[in-house]
Amino acid sequence: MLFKGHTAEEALAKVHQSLGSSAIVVQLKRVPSAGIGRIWGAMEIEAWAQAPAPLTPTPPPSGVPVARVRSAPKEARTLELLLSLGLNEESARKVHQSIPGSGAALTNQEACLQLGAALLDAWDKGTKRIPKTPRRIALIGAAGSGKSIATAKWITIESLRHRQDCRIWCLDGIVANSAEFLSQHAELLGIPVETTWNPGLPPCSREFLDLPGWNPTDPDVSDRMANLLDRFEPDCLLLTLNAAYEASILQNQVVQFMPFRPHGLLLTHLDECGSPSKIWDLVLASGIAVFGTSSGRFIPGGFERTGGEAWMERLFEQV
Ligand SMILES: Nc1nc2c(ncn2[C@@H]2O[C@H](COP(=O)(O)OP(=O)(O)OP(=O)(O)O)[C@@H](O)[C@H]2O)c(=O)[nH]1
Ligand SMILES: [Mg+2]
Repeated sequence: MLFKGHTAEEALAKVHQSLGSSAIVVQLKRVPSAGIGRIWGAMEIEAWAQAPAPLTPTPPPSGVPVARVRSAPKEARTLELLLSLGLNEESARKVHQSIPGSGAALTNQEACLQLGAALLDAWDKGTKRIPKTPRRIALIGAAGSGKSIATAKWITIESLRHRQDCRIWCLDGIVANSAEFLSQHAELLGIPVETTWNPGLPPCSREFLDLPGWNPTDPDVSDRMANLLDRFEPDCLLLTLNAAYEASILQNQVVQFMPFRPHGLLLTHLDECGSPSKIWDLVLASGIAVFGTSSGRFIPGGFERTGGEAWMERLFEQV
């Protein structure tokens, strides 16, 4: 049966009211609100639940109260579940702390519902600065993280599928921008490529800035890049990370690029790594959500915009 609520708690209360407190929640989903709230993008929680199968009563182990067999305190249950999903300890504690403690004992389903809602909430907070329709897009990140390939995929989609009028700025950092393939690809699509900054050009509906990667611990390169970014004024500045790298390297890159105030993350090499817990660890540590992913070196395949729901489903699929 389907139950709806404005919050996970409200949906759960309806499940319990109708099917009893041992009802099993089989799926949790966030959907656009059915009411007038849809107009301004309000969301609600859908919970699919079923009554529990009748059980042959088995006596509890001696000395253990009946209630403890079915449920455990929030402290143990949600933290344990978060760690079993593969999240690192810091992420698990962060999510756990954001769940309001009622002091009540929780079943596994209740704990899953609560932590699902907490994860989505953290993701949503991280999307606040990402525009719905980006117009001035700049990808930044370490050298070789996959920025130019992702840009080539994205301009192809904007130009061929969405029929947008695009321009690409391939600018040098302190080292020259060697993304020849990107310029050639853009030219094939009839997209103008600029290699020097010229603010006098008439605006296009989609403009992309391609910069060579750099190490943000180098102050001279960082100053030059900050200067180019200030001039370009991106409304969508994405920190591009090779998701196949080790988690500690990625966390370090996030910290180093944070002074550039990226609006979102763009993850590449998803064909080589799709670990959802690694992705959640990045989002939870940085407070920035994933704008999209790029998977594979072939253009324009494998470029997707993904939301928190999809990553949550992948996280729960692991267990
Ligand atoms: N397997 C795989 N390879 C990728 C992917 N994205 C990029 N590559 C490869 O990674 C290498 C670097 O990709 P680029 O897009 O040039 O990286 P970049 O960040 O623009 O590099 P710089 O401009 O030098 O900083 C190339 O050999 C690409 O073919 C991906 O999603 N999967
Ligand atoms: Mg490049």
